[in-house]
Amino acid sequence: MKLDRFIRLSIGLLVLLVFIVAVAALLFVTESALNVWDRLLEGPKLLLYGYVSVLAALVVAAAWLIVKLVVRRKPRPPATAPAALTRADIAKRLTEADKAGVDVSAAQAELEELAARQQAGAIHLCFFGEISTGKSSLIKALVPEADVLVSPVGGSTIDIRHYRWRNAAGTQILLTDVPGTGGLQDGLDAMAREEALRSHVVIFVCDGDLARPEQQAIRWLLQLGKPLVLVMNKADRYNREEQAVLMERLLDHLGKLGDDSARGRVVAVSAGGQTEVLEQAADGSEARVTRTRPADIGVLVVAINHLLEKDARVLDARRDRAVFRLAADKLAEAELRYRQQRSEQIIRSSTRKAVIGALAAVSPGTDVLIQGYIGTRMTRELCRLYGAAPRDLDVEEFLSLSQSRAGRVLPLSLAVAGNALKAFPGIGTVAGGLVHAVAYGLIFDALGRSLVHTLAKHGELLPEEAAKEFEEGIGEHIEAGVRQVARMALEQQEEKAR
Ligand SMILES: Nc1nc2c(ncn2[C@@H]2O[C@H](COP(=O)(O)OP(=O)(O)OP(=O)(O)O)[C@@H](O)[C@H]2O)c(=O)[nH]1
Ligand SMILES: [Mg+2]
Repeated sequence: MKLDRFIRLSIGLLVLLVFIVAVAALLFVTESALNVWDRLLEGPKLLLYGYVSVLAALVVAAAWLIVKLVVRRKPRPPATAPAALTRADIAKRLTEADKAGVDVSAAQAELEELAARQQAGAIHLCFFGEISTGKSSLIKALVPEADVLVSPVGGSTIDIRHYRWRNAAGTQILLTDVPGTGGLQDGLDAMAREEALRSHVVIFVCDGDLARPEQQAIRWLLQLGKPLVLVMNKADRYNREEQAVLMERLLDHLGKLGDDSARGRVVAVSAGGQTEVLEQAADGSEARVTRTRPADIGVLVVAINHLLEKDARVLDARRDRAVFRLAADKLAEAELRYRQQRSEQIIRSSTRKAVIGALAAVSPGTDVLIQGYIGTRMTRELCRLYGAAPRDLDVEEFLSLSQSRAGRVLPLSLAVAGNALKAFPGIGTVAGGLVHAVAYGLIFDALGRSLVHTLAKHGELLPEEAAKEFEEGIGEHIEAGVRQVARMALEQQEEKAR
């Protein structure tokens, strides 16, 4: 009880003391401020204004520093929405990426191809669809003198070909034959999709009701603002009623997929072409004969002409936008590849430095320090690579959060390192210093890999998230990197011995 009273009394005295000091300080500050103010008023005006400006500048600087240090920046808004992408946007991104060392050739080639097409001025119609729906046959029906490969075996068209066609209005048109989608050969789907983006109009060819991949492809094209005609080929295989039902279904699909003015742009045709049949002669013998199926593509020509009546500038602008999107996607792929390669290099070089440092240590330390120079540098370099500009505080917070986790995982890392080193021939008894160096390197390697993972996901350094990722993935990363790091350490040791 006595003790309680004593504590209360002490607290009371302390409060009194603080109060006296605060009042004294306030009086002192007020007095000196008023003093200074009076002297400033008496002195020349220039001094007064100068003094006030310096004071204001100091206040602004202090506020800026506080905001920079304490306030967490909001995540950046997502990259430019597809529709807003312009020539200037993509050109700017290309120049920046090129300067950073990214291979921009594929994206650049798209822009050059676009420029060449703009110069030539023809309208491009791309015949697109699943394999064996009759795309090549339709082109052959429109341009009978063209040398188009048609085959009953799906996947016959394996490259992109353009065929010149002039409609009744005299418009210069290029019909593009592309590989069918859904075939077995790798890369052909992408080739067809890219060419569809480069065209003004897509002639989407099917030969019955739309399967799910066809619906997805149509939705994708419509979302990109691509004008399209949906052609149901091989209409000769259906009777009138069946055809009517199928056409209604196709119209229904288009409506659901986002095209509400589809009527007139869904047509049923027969490309015709040739077919082999077995024919029985009067004497009973059988022979294979080639029959020509009659072509019936008038409605397709009408639909195409109807679409081309639109202002050519609108078609051009839509095509250009789709190509900018394509170029942007190719650039994004190149950036991704570049970042993957570069981050590997950064992590490897930091890990090597960590290993060298550990090997050079007089006696192997018992603690792994990742907050030092190498850790900070690796974190900063990886952040820069992913376009993140973290504050010093964030880098420190990430490294210190990871530090405690690294300490916890050290025994595991040492065990893995020791085991791995035993597997290398000619090592004999594994020295403690070497094991420690490998364990140290492994932790750096894991730190870098998990950081890359979070940077790729969030586009910025979120210290807690990144440290959590490090903790969760560390076991896996240590196992994955052990051979490489062990080899690295051995090379370093050999070099040291030489
Ligand atoms: N019954 C019928 N068969 C057709 C018609 N049009 C094309 N075919 C046949 O369909 C098969 C495929 O024709 P292609 O023109 O090679 O088809 P494609 O879409 O270019 O095929 P890929 O290039 O492999 O994707 C051939 O056997 C054609 O004879 C048609 O109107 N009616
Ligand atoms: Mg073909």
